[in-house]
Amino acid sequence: MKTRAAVAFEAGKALEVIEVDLEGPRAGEVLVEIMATGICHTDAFTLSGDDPEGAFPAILGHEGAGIVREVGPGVTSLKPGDHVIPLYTPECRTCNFCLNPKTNLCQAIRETQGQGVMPDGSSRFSLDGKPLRHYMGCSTFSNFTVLPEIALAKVRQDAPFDKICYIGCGVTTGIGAVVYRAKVEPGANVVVFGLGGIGLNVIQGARMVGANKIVGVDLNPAKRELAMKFGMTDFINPGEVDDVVEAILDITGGGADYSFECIGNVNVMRQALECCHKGWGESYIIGVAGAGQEISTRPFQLVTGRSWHGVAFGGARGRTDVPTIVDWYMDGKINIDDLITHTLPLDDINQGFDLMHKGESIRSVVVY
Ligand code: NAD
Ligand code: DAO
Ligand code: ZN
Repeated sequence: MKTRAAVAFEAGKALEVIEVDLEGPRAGEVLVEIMATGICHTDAFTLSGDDPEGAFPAILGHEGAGIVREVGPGVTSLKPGDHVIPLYTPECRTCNFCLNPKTNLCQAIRETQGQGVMPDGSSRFSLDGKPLRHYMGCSTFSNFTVLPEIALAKVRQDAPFDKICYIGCGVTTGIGAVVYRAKVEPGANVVVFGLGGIGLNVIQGARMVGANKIVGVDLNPAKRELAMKFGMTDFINPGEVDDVVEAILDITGGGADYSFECIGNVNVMRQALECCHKGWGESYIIGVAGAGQEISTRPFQLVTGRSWHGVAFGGARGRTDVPTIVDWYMDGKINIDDLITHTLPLDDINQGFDLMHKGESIRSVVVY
């Protein structure tokens, strides 16, 4: 079949919206009509050429929602008409990672997904007979796409696509880090570095579980108002204090029980560790640093009881947890609407990237 898609032909170049060829689903695969997709920093990171796994030409996009249109042989858990959210972190439920309760990093299709192909090693997308690469196993910048069955979460049918697409990455990454990975308990003091599309979701996750202090740290004072609406109790602008770590120790009465780095800055990652409470404070890295960058601290920080962790996709097991997060949205327990600042047609997708680079959007969503 033919489908319209925004194709990344080369690193550093704008996407081109064109018609491409899409082969139907093979065994274990599903054809999905994408109804809406968010534009995330990771798409921009790959498009910039800085992503070591980035390969071109490719169809980017990993934060979508849509409708199953056809299933390949052997698919049992989905049928045409089901509403789904694509999962860049799949959940096969049988690999040794899925069977270990300590991780959500299913490895069933990791290698081929990283290469931009389907699990059988081939691409379903092509242009003029030449293959185009898939991206993060999702390629939601195409109106129709093919995914493995294990990379689709089935969700309720009354949830709006243009909002729940954000659960495919940003919402789950932020809220999940609090709920599934760190398991923040009521009354804990939480510090969030970076109040963008991820950090604001960490804040609302912390509020949802009943955290005490929720301290937000951002260089941009304009982030304060929205973060307060999402549950932030205290704001620190690093440009206005002598020492960010000292300021956090003062506000929290000794340090964070949990801190989250949502920027991707290795110097801030150090602050996020060192603002943790002596004896028990836990710091979680969410931000993705540039290729080759390294973190450092004095080992005595760890000897004295602080600990350093990282988390991908909020520690969520997508097929199991994503439908629950959709319920939280539909039940009014979490706010997605105020984070979606711009809605665009596919033809204007490059404007969404511009808004992100200028810091003018939290999330732009393309509606097909
Ligand atoms: P964003 O640009 O929307 O937000 C970053 C915020 O950090 C901005 O508000 C900015 O003003 C602030 N900031 C920048 N430098 C700062 C500094 N030195 N001190 C304080 N504040 C500073 O980005 P986002 O969409 O929220 O994504 C954040 C990070 O999370 C990115 O690195 C992204 O790649 C990563 N990410 C990780 C996962 C995961 O699973 N681990 C998933 C999605 C995104
Ligand atoms: O190695 O098992 C693996 C897969 C790791 C993928 C983690 C991706 C999380 C960070 C990238 C940001 C996603 C939008
Ligand atoms: Zn698995």
